[in-house]
Amino acid sequence: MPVEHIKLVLETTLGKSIADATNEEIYAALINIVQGLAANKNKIPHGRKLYYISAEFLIGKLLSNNMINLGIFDDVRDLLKEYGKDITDIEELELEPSLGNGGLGRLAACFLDSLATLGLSGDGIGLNYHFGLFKQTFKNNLQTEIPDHWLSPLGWLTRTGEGYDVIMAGKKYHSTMYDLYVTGYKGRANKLHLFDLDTVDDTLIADGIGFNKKKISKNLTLCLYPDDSDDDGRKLRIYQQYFMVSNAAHLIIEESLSRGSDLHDLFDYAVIQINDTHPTMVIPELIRQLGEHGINMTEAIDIVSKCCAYTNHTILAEALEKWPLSYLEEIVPQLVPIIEVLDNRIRRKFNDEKVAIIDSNDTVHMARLDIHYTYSTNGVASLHTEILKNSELKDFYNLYPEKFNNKTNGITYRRWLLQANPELADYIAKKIGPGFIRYSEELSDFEVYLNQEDTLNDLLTIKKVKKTQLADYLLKTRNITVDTESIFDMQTKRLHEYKRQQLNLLWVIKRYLEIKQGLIPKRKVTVFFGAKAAPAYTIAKDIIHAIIVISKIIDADPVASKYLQVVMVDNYNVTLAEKMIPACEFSEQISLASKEASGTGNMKYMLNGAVTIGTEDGANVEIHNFVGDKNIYIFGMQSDEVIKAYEKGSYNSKSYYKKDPVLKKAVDFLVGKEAMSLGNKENLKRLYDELLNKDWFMTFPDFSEYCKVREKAYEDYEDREAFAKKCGINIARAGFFSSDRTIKEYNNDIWHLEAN
Ligand code: 26V
Repeated sequence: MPVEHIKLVLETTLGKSIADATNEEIYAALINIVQGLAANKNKIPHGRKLYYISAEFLIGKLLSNNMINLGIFDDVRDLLKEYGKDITDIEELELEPSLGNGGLGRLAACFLDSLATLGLSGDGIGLNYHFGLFKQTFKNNLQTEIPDHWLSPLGWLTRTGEGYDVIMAGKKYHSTMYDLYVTGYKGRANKLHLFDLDTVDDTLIADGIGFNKKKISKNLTLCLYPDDSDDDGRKLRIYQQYFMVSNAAHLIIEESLSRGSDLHDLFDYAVIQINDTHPTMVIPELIRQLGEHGINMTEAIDIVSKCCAYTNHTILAEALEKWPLSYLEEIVPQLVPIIEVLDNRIRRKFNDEKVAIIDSNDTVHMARLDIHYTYSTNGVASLHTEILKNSELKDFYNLYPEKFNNKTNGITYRRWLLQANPELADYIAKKIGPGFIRYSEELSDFEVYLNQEDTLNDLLTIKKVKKTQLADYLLKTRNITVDTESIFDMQTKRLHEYKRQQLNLLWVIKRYLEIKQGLIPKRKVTVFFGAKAAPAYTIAKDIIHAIIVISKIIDADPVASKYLQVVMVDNYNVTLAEKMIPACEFSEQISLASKEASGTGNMKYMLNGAVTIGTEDGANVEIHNFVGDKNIYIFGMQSDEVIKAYEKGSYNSKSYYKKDPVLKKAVDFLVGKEAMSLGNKENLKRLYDELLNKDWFMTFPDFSEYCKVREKAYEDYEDREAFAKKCGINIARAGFFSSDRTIKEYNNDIWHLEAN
């Protein structure tokens, strides 16, 4: 759209000149313009349409992203500037929709972007949580959760006239569907459908993030992942999941009928991707609804199995969902006879308790239901898929080898490069042209420029610019001062013991103690953490506490603080990630090998020129293969060693603690005088005991090698040119990790959609 036209539309929408409009008015007008442009690109599909059902969509702020994708961002920014308006001030008005926890939800958002970019027809289906994932603040060095009410009248969601009746526990609930457009980069537009109930009452959330879990009509879509530490909480999750998939099934049937399906051929019109096990009930629900349309059970099972595909995102046993049959009998009795038929068929066919859907304790295993009754089961990185096939889901792989496939995750370049790091994106585009934005494999053309000293210097300059921007932002928003001459080392992700933020912290303590002994490092390091802990996850919260306490001890030390700083940023979310990742120099991806299914933060950091310090886990393995030994710092046990150690049950953390005096000192520091005088005895002691008596995620065996590679990484950093080259190689070889590539693979192997 030519800039004069944008100006005309903007002023017509505003009803006044840009100069006279408030930022709010401009924001509202821009939403309007984007929606208009997107509506024109929302075309009826040819052939099959994808429905991506997910409990999470971590879409982040949408204004800039949409304007970039629609090709109007630069013009709008420049136009506003002419009238003294700053696009970043307008972006600030947008509240981030935190409709997700972490990687799973962000992946769903990247996938929607890539689908639309590739011209594929694929809508997202989820829930319109009134409160996103809690906002995190720190009080008394502890995480506190505050409600995140993100919905505002000034937003992207449109209330549609659509809605369906959903019966739960014998009661009828009528849903309302809210839609927002998902724009593709120079591509089509699809939709994200978020279902809700009109009766939900936001005032139920009064004190903290707790609420009455029994009033389903008032609390159903109140928040993402209600606390499941009691029965009511677990039941509420079932209500949410059923509500999501029942609406999804209605929508899918309705749209397919309107496009000419007679439902016997539903698989020619619809393909459903089940994102982790949360949407699993779509299988029996769709069978049930097909029954209402006159299709018999045998045929319905066949149709549904040909429509649905399942993605597994974790091997952590505690995250594989299982529901007591009695809960389902209470909430969704209409599904129980169907699930029983599905289970009986499997029992008759295989006569093997290990693969049964309803086990002998009357527990329903959702992942098993998925694998039996979908035509595809995929993992999200090659190591993860291999582990699923060879250990975690081995019994199922033996039954259905043809169903198992890998789809290594990816990220959208539009948000994680163009939007987050326009300086780097523009620079690359100047060298190799803008093709890489859409065809990520072209990024490799950048590599030849890394032989030129100028390019290396320019990369260092861009990194410095991003570090300075982050420093300014942290000062402005959090009153945190960081030294941009220091090394920026970051670990940002959900807080979980398997991700091992505690290992990073033990390194910090070790370095602190060394400085105290007079071992002065060449350069200061700033270690950034960004992580939310699940509200009921005690040890994760203890780890946050320990990080904050150690950070304060270092800050208070006049010598140590010259060489070391720990910054625990509060409320890490997509918006903050966009500011932090481009400023990072070393990316910590240090999960215990075999535990991180893929990781996607690792890819975002790589694309922005950070060098990974990591274990051979998840997609790190593939990153390692692409960049080679020289451009990544790998350490730690291999996944097969870890798997064997678990099988044997032989791991004993105390023996490592006793053998390694450096490790012992660092661990002891957690309960030493300094830490205890500032921190809470209860939290620190619990963490100490956990590490010493259990250390389930084996931090101790990896500690000494971790310290070694980290020291080596910092030493190598001092050869600035050589370091810049490593950064450059990480960028140039990130092409594989575009979600466009991932989506192409899903489409070629699983979905078979036609582009239009
Ligand atoms: C588990 C739980 C446990 C209780 C609280 C609520 C909740 C919500 C979701 C889950 C499943 C977590 C699965 C997940 O997020 N997996 C991540 O998926 C990413 C995208 O594939 C992948 O990069 C990460 O490695 C994987 O941890």
